[in-house]
Amino acid sequence: MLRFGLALDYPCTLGLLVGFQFAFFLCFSLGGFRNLVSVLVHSTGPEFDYSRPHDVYTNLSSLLLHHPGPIEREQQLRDCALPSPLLVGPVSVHLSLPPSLEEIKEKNTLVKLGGHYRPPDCEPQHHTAIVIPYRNRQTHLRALLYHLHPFLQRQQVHYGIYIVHQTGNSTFNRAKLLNVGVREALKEEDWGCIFLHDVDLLPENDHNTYTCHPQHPTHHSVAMDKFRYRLPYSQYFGGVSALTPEQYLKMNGFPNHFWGWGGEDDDIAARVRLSGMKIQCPPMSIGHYKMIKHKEDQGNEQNPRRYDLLKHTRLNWRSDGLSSLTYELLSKELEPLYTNLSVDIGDNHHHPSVKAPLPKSEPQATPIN
Ligand code: UD2
Ligand code: MN
Repeated sequence: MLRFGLALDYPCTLGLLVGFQFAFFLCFSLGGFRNLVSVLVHSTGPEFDYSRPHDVYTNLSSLLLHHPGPIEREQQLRDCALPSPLLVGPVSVHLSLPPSLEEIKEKNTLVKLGGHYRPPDCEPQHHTAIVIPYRNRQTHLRALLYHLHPFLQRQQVHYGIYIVHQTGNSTFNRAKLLNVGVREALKEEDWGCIFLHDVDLLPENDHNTYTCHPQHPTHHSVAMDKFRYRLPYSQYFGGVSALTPEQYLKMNGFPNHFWGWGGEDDDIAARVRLSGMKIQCPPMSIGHYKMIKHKEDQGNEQNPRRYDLLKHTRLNWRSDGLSSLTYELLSKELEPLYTNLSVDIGDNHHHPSVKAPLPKSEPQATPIN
């Protein structure tokens, strides 16, 4: 029965195949091979001319002229337009010899104490905290502040910049510092979006908006000069990423036990998946970043246990993270361009026993099944 059927079907199948092939070639020769490529590979997004970048302070002087009086402040401002009409696309990045903090302050007169900003002439639709893990990178910090303040102001978001400074000489722990930063930032304001930002990464295109996806965490630094503007591997989550407080709670924050360089970003990416979310990305043509070149820092040597630790994320993510975070906040300073949080996060063997109380607005992390 089967053989008979096959014999009968054969000319028919052949005809179909030839017909399909003909239609395929007709379609793609008319539409060009660009169509075919866009079907097969991930869309790279709109094209930008990175050879002619704008100055990062472009379009901001008009804001300075706008001084809302008390009556205007009382009245409801119109909503800020989305996307912001101030955007310019590629912006130039200055990596060496950044200006002094005083000079940066003079260029950013609308930034309030603690590094907070609100658009003066419209009601912002996004409220974003930038959390930066930090120790001993003064020059990088100045380069980032010089660049990021005007970059974010053009996007018309309400934002605040938090530096989480690991005090002492214990081994650096990026992910734990990020946990501290998220918790402290949420104590201060009801941020709708939190950016986890390396101090040495400068965004090159202001269409890369510092806002969150409503359901899923976003990885923003998808195209860095250090990786020749390609993603080093899929599921990569290092550099600059963003999530809402709800997404952060759902994955029980970040691991606290990755001391030294490496692995913590992969653990965070695994938590995203394990808690039922997916990493989102801006188009490759938009998520451009330059990284300031640097050597390995003292106290942040490669963590030889990182591969071993990563094997246990599946088991550990519910118990280690926001729910088990302990640290001691030593001081909080409202600097003109940022909020400085100096923290003792302990070291590989000793963990501060002070368990910081949760802010009122922050619910306890609930395990996700
Ligand atoms: C990669 C990732 C980074 C992180 C790291 C592994 C990129 C662009 N970034 O960065 O997100 O996953 O690998 O841990 O691929 N820091 C200090 N002082 C120190 C040490 C680190 O401030 O002494 C901070 C600083 O914000 C820095 C970040 O930690 O940008 C990451 O450390 P890195 O820049 O040394 O590591 P890198 O460039 O390999
Ligand atoms: Mn770096």
